[in-house]
Amino acid sequence: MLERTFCMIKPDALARGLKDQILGRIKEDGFNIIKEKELKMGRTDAQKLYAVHQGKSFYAGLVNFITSGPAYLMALEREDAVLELRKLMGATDPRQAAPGTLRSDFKEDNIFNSEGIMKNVIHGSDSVENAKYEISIFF
Ligand code: IDP
Ligand code: MG
Repeated sequence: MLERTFCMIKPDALARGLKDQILGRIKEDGFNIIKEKELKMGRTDAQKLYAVHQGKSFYAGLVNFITSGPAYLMALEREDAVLELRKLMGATDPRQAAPGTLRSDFKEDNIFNSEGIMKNVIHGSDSVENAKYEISIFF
């Protein structure tokens, strides 16, 4: 089904100058960019985006990380967008991500930042419902 998902090129990837390469891979994979903007996220929006992780040990660090610098935010559209973006991204831990996925291909030697947060270059919604919610936060 034609579907939309929320995608974010995370601050670690923007700081490394990977935006255009990652955008190229997303477009090659058949996604259309419906909405896009670069944004240094405020803490309130970061807390909304990661509300599901509230209470976990890495929650505070995750909010610090995602607000630490500009990110590139998008609403993407294609057939089965949610699942297909998750496939293109690969596993959460870049060390477990399959070769050919973005999280594997752009993996750093040290995947953890100073607060122990996993740097994995990209975010994608994990369900159609969450995609709608996440798009509504930023667009
Ligand atoms: P996802 O990004 O693949 O959906 P989530 O479990 O939703 O993974 O976690 C959100 C983000 O939090 C991850 O992308 C990663 O940056 C970070 N993260 C997840 N689990 C851990 C952890 O165990 N330690 C440190 N950071 C983590
Ligand atoms: Mg998630």
